[in-house]
Amino acid sequence: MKTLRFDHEKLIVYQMSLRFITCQSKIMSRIMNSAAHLLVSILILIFLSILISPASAQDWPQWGGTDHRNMYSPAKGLPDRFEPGKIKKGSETEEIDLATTKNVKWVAKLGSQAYGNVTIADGKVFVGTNNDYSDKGGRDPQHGGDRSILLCLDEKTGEFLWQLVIPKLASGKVNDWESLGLLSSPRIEGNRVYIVTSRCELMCLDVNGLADGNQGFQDEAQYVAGPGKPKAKIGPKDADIIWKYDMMDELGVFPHNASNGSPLIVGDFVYVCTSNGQDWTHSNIPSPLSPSFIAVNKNTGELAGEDDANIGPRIYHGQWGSASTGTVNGKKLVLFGGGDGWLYAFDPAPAKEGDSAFLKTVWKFDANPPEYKAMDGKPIKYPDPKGPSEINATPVFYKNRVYVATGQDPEHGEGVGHLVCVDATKTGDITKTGVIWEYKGIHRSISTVSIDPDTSLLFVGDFSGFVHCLDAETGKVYWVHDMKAHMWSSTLVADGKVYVGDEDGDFVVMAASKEKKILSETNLGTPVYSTPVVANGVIYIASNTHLYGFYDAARQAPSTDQPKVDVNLKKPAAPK
Ligand SMILES: [Ca+2]
Ligand SMILES: [Ca+2]
Repeated sequence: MKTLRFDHEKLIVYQMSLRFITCQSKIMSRIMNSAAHLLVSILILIFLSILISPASAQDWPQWGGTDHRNMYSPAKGLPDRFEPGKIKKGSETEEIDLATTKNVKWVAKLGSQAYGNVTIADGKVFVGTNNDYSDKGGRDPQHGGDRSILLCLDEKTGEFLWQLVIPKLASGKVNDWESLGLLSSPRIEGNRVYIVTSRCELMCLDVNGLADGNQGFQDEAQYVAGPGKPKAKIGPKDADIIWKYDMMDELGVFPHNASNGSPLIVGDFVYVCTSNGQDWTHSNIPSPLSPSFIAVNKNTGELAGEDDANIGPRIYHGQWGSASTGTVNGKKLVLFGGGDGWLYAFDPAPAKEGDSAFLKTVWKFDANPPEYKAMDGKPIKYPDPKGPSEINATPVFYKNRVYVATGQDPEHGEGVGHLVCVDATKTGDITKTGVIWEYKGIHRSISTVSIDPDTSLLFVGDFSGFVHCLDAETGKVYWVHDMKAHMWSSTLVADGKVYVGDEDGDFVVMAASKEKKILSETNLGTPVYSTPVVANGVIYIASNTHLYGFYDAARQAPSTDQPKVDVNLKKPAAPK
């Protein structure tokens, strides 16, 4: 049985069912009396009401929910207030007492830091964190100390299913900063999940872990222990690696402090940022010729192509972004914000040139306005607060336009930012010709925008702690709200509400309207660095220490508990 996942899938199933039912009904009507016909009609209505119910299953299988990465969900019936509850007295794993909560489905303990954004598909929840599970260390006593962790949990209960343990790089914090944990937001597709590890590897895993046997790559016992260490004992609670592509070894890239990025899948390829950046001197780029963005065959883990943009020499600091994709004039574009502050649109099909294959630049756009780069004829040096920035946020594709803001590593503090709306239909260097509107009222931001298609309102946070509401069509500003704390996370817009968290641990629900209205505010106790998402009627938000599943408890049950529809409908018999 397959869970209905996307609207278009639902539509196809709906149309198929309708055809099937219509056909069946014709045959039946010939042989059945009117009373039986009425019964059939009622059954059809019930069947269709399940299919078209707004609460039917909707997963969130990747960063941004879809390839467009718009932080929006069409989900309805979402709550506007929560009580995250209190930790049980004496609980070594900081277990939350559910009796003290309101509108909470379940809470799972993470490590002590969690920046990784949660994804959900086919009954499983994936989230990145570190190994500080309890006072005694990680979930597995074999693995003590600092590790990065990918957790796989059960969507219904939050129960722990399996984990990937990622040892720290021997080179230390210059490439793999202490305690950050796994940053990458997992991309789930079918029975595979793709991540960028803190060891700068693109990795493909089996969603079922080792519980259903070991497929693909076989030496998990060595991987989780670390190179040169005695092998670990592995079992059904461990990850099953299918393949891994080591970007430091294969491409010579140098990740600055951390590796990150949520994989994007288009066809047979998975696209990621290589995390290439500066070294500890902040003036030297050790691998200027290495690619910043690559395509890898999702089935084999082989390199399929690299960007042709030669971003390396111009990297301001580091690169940790995720890409999006959209179709313009019938042609796919892969959109990537570079460490040089430029927004790139690449052709996703790798083009062979000799022994190499390249992702060709279709257009590029300098997201730093001239006044951020020079003042009175003198260049403004990075990372001056009035100066230029890179792009860390994910470009959002919406109606042939791309929306993205500039920003910097939070370590660099606050500064000026630039939110742009760019015409994705042009080609070449579109810095002068591609701007539809721009907004300099935003500060440095690592947040991705949310656009509500019902109202065309755009919401975006910035690192200085402001949430901005603008018209996505025109760039007109409706309101700005001060969260009074740094914001790393992005907004989520769904069901007429905007959900957002901040570094103080505040979790705020606002009306997604032209007039500013705060619906509720609560505090999760530790900083919120991740973005709220919604899957199957449940809002997931990770604080540094806990993953919360919020839902409207007043509704009888969340949609995951509702009957699911078998989409493997039998084909109607050919008419005789
Ligand atoms: Ca397996
Ligand atoms: Ca394996």
